[in-house]
Amino acid sequence: MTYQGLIHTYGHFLDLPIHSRTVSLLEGRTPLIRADNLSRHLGGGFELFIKYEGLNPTGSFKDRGMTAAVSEALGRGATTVICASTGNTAASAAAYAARAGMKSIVLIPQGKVAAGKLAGAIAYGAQVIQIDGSFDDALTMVVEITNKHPICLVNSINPYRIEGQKTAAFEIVDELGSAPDWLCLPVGNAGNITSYWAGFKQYSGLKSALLPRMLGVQAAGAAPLVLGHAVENPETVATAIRIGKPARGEQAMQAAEESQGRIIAVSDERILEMQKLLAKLEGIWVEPASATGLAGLAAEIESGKRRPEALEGLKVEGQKVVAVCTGHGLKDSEIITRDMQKPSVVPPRLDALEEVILGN
Ligand code: AN7
Repeated sequence: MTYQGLIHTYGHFLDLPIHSRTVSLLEGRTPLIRADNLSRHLGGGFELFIKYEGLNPTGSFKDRGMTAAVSEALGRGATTVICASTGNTAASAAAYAARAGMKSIVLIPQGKVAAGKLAGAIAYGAQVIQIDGSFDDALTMVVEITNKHPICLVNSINPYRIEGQKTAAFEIVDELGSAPDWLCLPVGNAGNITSYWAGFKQYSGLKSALLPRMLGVQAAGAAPLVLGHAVENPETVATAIRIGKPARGEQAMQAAEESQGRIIAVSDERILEMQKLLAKLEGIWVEPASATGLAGLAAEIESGKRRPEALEGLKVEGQKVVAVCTGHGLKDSEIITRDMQKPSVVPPRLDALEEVILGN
């Protein structure tokens, strides 16, 4: 049978009101790719899989939650959706609203959204408003305006976003036949880690043997959950997770604690290094934020080797690890092109080409 999207596939596991009217772009069913080259590079001895969420219709995992949130909004007669966004939520909200025949308004932090995301939001017809402030300021504003006006909030504060995003956990369990030992993923506003944990718990029927340990990873310059307090001026090259006051921070901490996992931070340098490594070793190009989970995994494995006697660090030998890569590299191509060497220019002659390739 042809694939009909997440609500069709997993709707019976999702707590969506009966008034919902499905709006789908056939999101989900993203590949779980074995990454043996990268696993070997990290020391080997464990199975590593990439859940490649950048292959969703608008290029990020946000489409999973958005199909649910917009379906609910449409079904109850809402005509306008709004969100604050570091970019991916904006593009996703705009696309699903377009498909539903609704208006979308997106608030983004000025100058801090990757070009591919902004272009998406505009292409899908959103009203794009830049805020002279941070994502956190924008989120406060959309909460305020939706309390006052009949506009539907589609940030992950909206419970249907979480319902939809649980499906990623279902897909992983369906494909592996069980949960992995570890799930590592980036953490920004903390909706995704909340969703995965809820999804794994629900799907495993609360059998602890089937639950993964969660490794949530923040960027060091935007790591409120590691520091234990809000960050007023978050800064990171991974603009998607440039968030100082995560809306679902408490739930993220709870997911880490309940799963006997942890939330850690990694430097921008490590994030960019992992982004390149993943592309070069596996042919998987993700945006910087999406390499953050893997960068955290690498850092933990290293520290486990450095101090094997200590409890810190991660011992992955013989284990199954899934890394969630949340968004596509094409969203933020500037990160790569800004400091690349320009490709060499050659006259249209065979001898010139030979000289460049063979060096003679
Ligand atoms: C690629 O689009 O917050 O911890 O406004 O785009 O669930 O917030 C994006 C977040 C990870 C973090 N990876 O997920 C937004 C936004 C990518 C992202 C995250 C985001 P959450």
